[in-house]
Amino acid sequence: MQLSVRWYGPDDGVRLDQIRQVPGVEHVVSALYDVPPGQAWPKEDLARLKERIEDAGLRFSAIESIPVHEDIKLGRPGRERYIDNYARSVERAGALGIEVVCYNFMPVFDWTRTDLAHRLPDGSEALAYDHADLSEFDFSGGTGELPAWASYSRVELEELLDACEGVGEEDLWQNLAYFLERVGPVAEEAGVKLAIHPDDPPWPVFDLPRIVTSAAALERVTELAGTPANGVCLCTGSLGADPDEAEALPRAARRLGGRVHFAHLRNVRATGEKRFHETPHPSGDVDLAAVVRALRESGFDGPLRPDHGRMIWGEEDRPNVRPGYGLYDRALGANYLLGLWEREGERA
Ligand SMILES: [Mn+2]
Repeated sequence: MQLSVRWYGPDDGVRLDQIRQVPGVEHVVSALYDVPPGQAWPKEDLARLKERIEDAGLRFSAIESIPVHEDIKLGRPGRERYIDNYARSVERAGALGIEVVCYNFMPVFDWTRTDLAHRLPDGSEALAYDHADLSEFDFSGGTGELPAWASYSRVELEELLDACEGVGEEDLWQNLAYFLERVGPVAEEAGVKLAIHPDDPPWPVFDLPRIVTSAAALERVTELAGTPANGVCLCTGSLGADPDEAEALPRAARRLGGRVHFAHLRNVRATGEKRFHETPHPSGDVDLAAVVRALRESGFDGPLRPDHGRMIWGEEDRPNVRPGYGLYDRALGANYLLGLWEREGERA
């Protein structure tokens, strides 16, 4: 496996030279975070990003993510052009030797939390979610208040929500199949493995449907498009927010086998119905040791990264550090995962 850390590019308060000092981490996951969804990624910009990572003594293991334009997710007429652009971006990734492209298929809203600084008993801050608090969000200023890839203005949001009227789960499945049937073969040809990220949290938010909400759904995705390039990102924290899914994750990792193209290993603790907070990697509802064992046994050799970390040791004051993406707790998580990986290798 390729132990990786996510890096948000030159504006990230966590620097590449710091990431390089994390024992065992030789790879970075990144993206062109300033390209609007739907555009083809400029080849030169992607090449420059790769060069920057390599100049720091690291390797670019996965793009996370190339966002899927809403017209593709909602099956609107504009999708053809955006799918073509997506395919161009995938080709360019492949041409540069970047082997994994991650994406998600959540309509309108990206990952959602209701508290970005939930205080844990040890004094650290973690991301938390309580479904009951969603009603407190006020969209008079658009989605700016929510953590997401693309923030939409109030006008854009209203237009998008109108477009969502009548789009149900099966429509989303059809639109995902349509997308993968076109982009899957391009990815295969380009030597790129696609990795769909499960929805986070794995249930509908703001009354919009979500479909990639379980291990069974991830399996269903792999049955689309008929190419082995079509695979998944096993994000244990996203699925693990549902206690049934947390329990099923090691089995799911085994069943998905070679279709796991990317692994996000982090932990969560459910504290009620649709209510959870994130935890340090070594504790929580997900048995990460069992997941690592399953990944090793199915021959996983792709990028694997710690996921959201808590803010610890005063890092909440570090400028330009995104919630969940500080250095310290993710470095601890990386080393926990490395230790599990080594231990499970000795057992085998
Ligand atoms: Mn994830």
